[in-house]
Amino acid sequence: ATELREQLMGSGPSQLFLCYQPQIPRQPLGRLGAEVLLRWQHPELGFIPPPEIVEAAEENGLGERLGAWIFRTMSQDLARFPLPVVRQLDLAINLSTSLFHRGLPEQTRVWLSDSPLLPEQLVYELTETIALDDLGLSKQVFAELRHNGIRIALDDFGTGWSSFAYLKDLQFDKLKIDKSFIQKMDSDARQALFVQAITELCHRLDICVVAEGVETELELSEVLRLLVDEIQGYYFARPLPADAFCEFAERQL
Ligand code: G
Ligand code: G
Ligand code: MN
Ligand code: NA
Repeated sequence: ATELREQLMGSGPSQLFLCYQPQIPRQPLGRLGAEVLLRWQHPELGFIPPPEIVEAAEENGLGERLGAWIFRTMSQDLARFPLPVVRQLDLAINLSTSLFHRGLPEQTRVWLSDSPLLPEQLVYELTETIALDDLGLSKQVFAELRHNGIRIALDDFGTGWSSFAYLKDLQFDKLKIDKSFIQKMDSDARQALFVQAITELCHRLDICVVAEGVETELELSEVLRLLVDEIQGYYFARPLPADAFCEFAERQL
């Protein structure tokens, strides 16, 4: 926790950095997205899995600091990108539990004020456990964020309860179908039916569908056939350090 605090305060050499994994639009002229993913390369412990970093932050009251660090680091990364690249990007940030509260819309305004990113370029990814803890609160926070132009994605759909009630009660802009679903599609024909049904329902609700964990040509052709809107997975790119991601994005321009 002490080391994490030091890293977040920016004292000492930075072992903490961000990677960006492309989210490719199915439409050739669609906007390029990226999920922002935390990385910690520790000199003795090696690679620390991001859920452990997030948990350590949450348990030690460093959730807000981590959020601020993510926005600050993302802004510094974007400042090195050519402006046309920055303008064509949408960036998705994973929200941890402690960041989702009544003050989030105002907090986000503050974070964005120091960033080249417009609210319309920002997506928050939430898991259902975070979104559904307090439905009334979630509705209010969602409405305010969306009013400000920020989009909200339901992450990891297909892992937890994946109840349709979430889609009914809360207004999401995107739904991310979990990789466990995508990766079983070729061995289990029924999986494709689920992906198809979820995608059709989402489209009727005006929700954009992202397929996560697309690794093979076969998986890609399946999700394209099923009319998924965006594709994220090793087939196109792994999570990339900022400069490598910038080169990737420039090739897409
Ligand atoms: O890329 P990957 O192995 O890194 O991510 C593992 C898990 O860690 C994913 O579930 C992802 O949502 C989570 N994660 C990665 N970066 C962040 C982050 O910045 N904040 C939060 N809350 N979760 C993150
Ligand atoms: O937030 P979420 O749990 O959705 O985090 C995305 C996770 O999925 C990250 O850990 C990321 O590295 C991982 N991931 C992204 N694309 C692929 C893929 O094609 N295959 C596998 N196995 N993991 C992926
Ligand atoms: Mn995610
Ligand atoms: Na996910």
